Formats: sequence, structure tokens, C-alpha cells
Amino acid sequence: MATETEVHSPEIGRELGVRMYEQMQRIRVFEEHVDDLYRRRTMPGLAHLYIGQEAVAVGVCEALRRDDYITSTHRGHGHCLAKGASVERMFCELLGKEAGYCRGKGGSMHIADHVNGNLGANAIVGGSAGIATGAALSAKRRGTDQVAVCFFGEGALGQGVLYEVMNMASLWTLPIVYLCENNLYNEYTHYSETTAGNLLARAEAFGMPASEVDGQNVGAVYAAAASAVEHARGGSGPTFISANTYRFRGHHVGDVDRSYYRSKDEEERWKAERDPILLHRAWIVDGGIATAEELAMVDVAVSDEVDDGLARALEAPFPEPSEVDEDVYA
Ligand SMILES: Cc1ncc(C[n+]2csc(CCOP(=O)(O)OP(=O)(O)O)c2C)c(N)n1
Repeated sequence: MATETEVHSPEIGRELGVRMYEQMQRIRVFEEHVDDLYRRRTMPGLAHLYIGQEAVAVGVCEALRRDDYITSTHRGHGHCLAKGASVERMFCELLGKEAGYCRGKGGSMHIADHVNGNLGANAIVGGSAGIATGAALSAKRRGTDQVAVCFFGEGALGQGVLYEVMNMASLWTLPIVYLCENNLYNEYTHYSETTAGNLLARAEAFGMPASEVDGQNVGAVYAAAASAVEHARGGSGPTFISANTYRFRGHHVGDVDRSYYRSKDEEERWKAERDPILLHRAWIVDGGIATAEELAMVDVAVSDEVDDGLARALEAPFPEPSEVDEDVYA
């Protein structure tokens, strides 16, 4: 695995470079706290951590406007935070509190944040493809220049709905980016055992441009996303991006013994050589964009913000029992 850090787009200056670092750190620290909440049995249910994949959500969302749409997956905390969600309200949702994004009734896999264009996480693999494509169709029909990004894991490449909507998006020239996060594993199975043929060729068959990007390099993801978003906003239709990445932790927080499906050595290599935050930090410092001391101050500020958000969420009230059937549709 290469350890290069220089494949950034030249237009990433200090403000964007440092903000992308901060956003990735926010996601990393948030997820570490989620893992801790699970281990301390403070959080009900499970969560699928985004640690290791931060550069994908951040690189893509930095190329979007606030009123652009995203749809997310079961591994969605990174997408929500990158699109502007509040740390405190996300913790509230995970802890079942009234102030959460779904008033505490959705939990980790159902966070939606319409104010920031996030149409929601989705526990069904491939389940958000129709929603994202519908949002793109709506934007086109309303004559806005909004773009939709559909995040999904490579496991969703086995879901028929993805191909139905990619066909429509291409026929109707919809403003959408299909963003496949290939973290190599569908739960406990390597994707090469579930996905036949050439991955990009699947999108190219519908006549849309398809490309691959290093998902550990936030600058490269940003450049690929910015170009796809411009393509969509300019009326040229859908594109497909496959971001090569890796989840550093288990499929979910309870997946701690992973040696039967991937080696410790493989995990350690990714963490040591392909950590998106370390790579971006090296790019910033080596390139003289900001100093190590400045980034250390960002680390402290992010850590304090996440600690405070969690403390407030832990203190926050649960919904009243009388509200149990409000906002519940199924
Ligand atoms: C339609 C459907 N089938 C099966 C599952 C169970 N399931 C949950 S996550 C997952 C694997 C998803 O892999 P991928 O899409 O690559 O995302 P990742 O977990 O790697 O982020 C499966 C099979 C599900 N949630 N939905």
C-alpha cells in the first residue's frame, strides 16, 4: 500500500484543508465515544462505526452546498456530521433522548437532518438509492440546481433497486452522484466473493461516467466529488464514484473477534499506512498549510466539543411515555 500524501487538488488552501481535518477529527472522536457508550452499556442497541472512512464523507460533503441532498446508510454517523449535524443532537438520538433528530425514536440507523439536506440513514442495504434518485428528480422538476449524493457500501451493488434507479437517472439526466464506499467487506464477507465482474462497468453500462478514487485521501475525494457535483449541477446528469476505503473497526460495535474473516495484520497495515486523518495531517504540515501546533489546537477544540455534547446528551430527558406512538409510521 502506498503512503503518498501529495495527491491533493491544488485549490485546497488553508481554510478548506484545516476544515476537512477538523471534520474528520470530529467524526473520529464522536465514533470513539459511541464505541465507549456501547461498551459501558449506556447506549441501547448497536452502531456501525465510520472510523477509517472519514475522508469519504468529508471530501464529498465539502463539495456540496447546504441545500444539496444526501442519503446515508446503516454506517451513517460520518455522513450526518460531515453534512452539518449537531454532535449533541446525534448523541441524543443514539441515547433515545427527546432532543434527538428523531425525538429519540430512530437511533443510530435512522438519523435524518432535513435542515442540512440529509434525507436520512437507512438500515436497508441499498434502501436509500430510490430516495436519493427521487430527490434528484424532484430538484430537476422544480427547476432548482440542487444535487443529490447517494452514499452506499459496495454491498448495495447486489441490490436490484440500485440498477433500476441508475437507469432512470441516466435516461432522465438527473443531478445525482452514486457514491460507492468500497470498504472491502459486506459484513463478514470480502466483496470479491459477492461482486462479479468490473464494478465501474456496471455504471458505465447505463451510460454514466464512472471513476475510482483513493478514499483515504480527503483531497482526492474532494476533487472527484467536486467534479461530479459540477457535472450534475450543470445539467449533465449522473455519475458514479467508487471510493476505496476500509473500516478500521468491526462491522458493528459488537464485532470484536474478526480474525475469521480478515487478518489482524491487514487491519494494522491500514491503520498505520492509510489512516485518512494521519495522511491529511502530514499533507497539511509538510505542505506548510498549517503547523502541527495549530492542528493540536483543533484536536483539543474538537475533543472538548464532543465531550460537552455527550455530557449534555447524557443529562437530557427521555421522551414522555405518553409520546410513545407519536411520529411512528410503521
Ligand atoms: C436488504 C438487506 N439485506 C441484508 C441486510 C443485512 N446487512 C446489514 S449491513 C450488511 C452489509 C453491508 O455491506 P456494505 O453495503 O458494503 O456496507 P458496509 O457495512 O461495508 O459499510 C448486510 C448484509 C440489510 N440490512 N438489508
